[in-house]
Amino acid sequence: MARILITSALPYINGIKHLGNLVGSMLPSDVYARFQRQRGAEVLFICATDEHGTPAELAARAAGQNVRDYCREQYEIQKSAGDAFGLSWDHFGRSSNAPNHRLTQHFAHVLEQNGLIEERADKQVYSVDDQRFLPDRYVEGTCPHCDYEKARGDQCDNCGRLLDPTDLKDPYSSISGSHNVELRETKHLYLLQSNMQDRIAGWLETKTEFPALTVSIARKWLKEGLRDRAITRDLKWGVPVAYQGEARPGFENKVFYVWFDAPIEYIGATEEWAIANNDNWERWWRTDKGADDVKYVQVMGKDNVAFHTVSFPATILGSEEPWKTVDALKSLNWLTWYGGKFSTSENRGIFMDQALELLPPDYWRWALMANAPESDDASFTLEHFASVVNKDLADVLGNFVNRVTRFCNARFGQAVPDAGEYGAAEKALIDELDKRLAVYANHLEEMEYRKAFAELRAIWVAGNEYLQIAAPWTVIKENPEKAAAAVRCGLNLILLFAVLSRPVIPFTSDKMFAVFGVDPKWGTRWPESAGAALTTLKGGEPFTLPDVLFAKIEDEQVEAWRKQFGAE
Ligand code: B3M
Ligand code: ZN
Repeated sequence: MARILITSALPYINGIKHLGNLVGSMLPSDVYARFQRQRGAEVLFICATDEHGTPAELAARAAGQNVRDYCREQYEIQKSAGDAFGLSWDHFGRSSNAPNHRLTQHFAHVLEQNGLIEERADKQVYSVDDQRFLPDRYVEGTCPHCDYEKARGDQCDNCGRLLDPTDLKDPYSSISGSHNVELRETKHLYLLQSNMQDRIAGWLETKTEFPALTVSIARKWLKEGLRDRAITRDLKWGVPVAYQGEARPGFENKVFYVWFDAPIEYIGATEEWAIANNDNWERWWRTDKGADDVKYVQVMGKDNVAFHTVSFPATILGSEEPWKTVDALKSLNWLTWYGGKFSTSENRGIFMDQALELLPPDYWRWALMANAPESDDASFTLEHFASVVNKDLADVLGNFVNRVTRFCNARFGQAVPDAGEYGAAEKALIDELDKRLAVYANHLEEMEYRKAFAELRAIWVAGNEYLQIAAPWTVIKENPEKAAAAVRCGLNLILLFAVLSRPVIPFTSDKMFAVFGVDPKWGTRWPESAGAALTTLKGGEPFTLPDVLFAKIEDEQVEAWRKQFGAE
């Protein structure tokens, strides 16, 4: 049995995530996890909140809460939103939990023992008025590359470049707004990535399953030459710089940098899972403890790729311990809100909790995944969303289920008709479906979601077309047996669609299964062949009439939402 470890990029703790974050990592990793479970693999799907660093501290400050309470509350909010969206994590952990602390300190310790960490004094931005250093997002200013005036110390949101706080022109404190800042000397630990250039380049060569977007980002970084990287910060909230319970001298008031500890939480969260389930985490992560046959898949937005193809591998490889490294890395582009940015503060865009107040999760799951930002950034608009829901879900899938069940009920009653054999039309359908099934599964395996769901839509359409050709409502007059066979085929198609659609629209899949009884004895296992799938339901099997699966979204509704969510 295949064993597959899947990690989704860890959402920052600083508030509920928007639809772009959802489709950028959490949803595509969920679809893949669900697909692989249905294929019979042993799957471990891990996610967690990323709770350290300046994003957490600043958000807590803005909420007027201490950071520990803030994180505890936000963790619960993000976890329930994820659960409500059907994100089927085996464990949703917290990077502030004990396993991550222990592991982060462990990695730093062995890296230091291996000569890959060096203590260096250098100059950092210090706020005289706030009486503190201003790491990362605590400092804002003008981007040296594009002149954007609200660039943050770690990154410019306008041009996307990663920055160092000292790069900013006209820096000021994001706490007090004070421009009274200066450079002061402070000590930090540096990970000597420059010594690891060849090792990481060599490692990357072995990663033949990485897609083009991932490889090009990683190569760009290697080409520029790896720079040594500060892995500590002058902050209070985070993993203390201590080895085996002892603070590292001179580092009593410092913590590890959030991007050092966050990827380690993939392992930490697995340990949390193991503790909660009385299982063993090492069989997923240590190649000397059985993890050598694990396939490890990571899913993330494109701005996270460098951290996963260079920085995290530097931590892992530098340890010289037998850790499992990533095999397949799926990266996504941005989803934009009408071509611009989602923004909480400016009330632009829809956030996970709001989305579910408007419509059930599957509407979003389908529209987002079928139009995932894969080859390029993609723009989310309510108009497009409504048209995708109306066409694909209501007209194609929902209508099919409705037509077949209602026609059967009217002419044969609420049981699968027994009479008649499959003929030429059914054979042609089975041939077509067998081809499409292979293509669909292959795209899912490759995590090519747009292609996969175009194929799934084509499978639903093939069902509708078959029904047009078989036309049981006409045929029934001269040949009731033939009509009965067509209806039986149609009902079997509902069951097949329930199985195939399950990775992306699990709640609707449940409803489709429920048509034939709540606890379907045929299970949700991926079908071997269309022919076998379409003879699952035999004559006499009872069913119940489902409610309409998807309601159409009207133009007036779109108009109202446009106003509510700042569309333009
Ligand atoms: N917390 C998420 C982000 O950049 C960042 C990912 C961490 S993955 C280890 O949106
Ligand atoms: Zn910029």
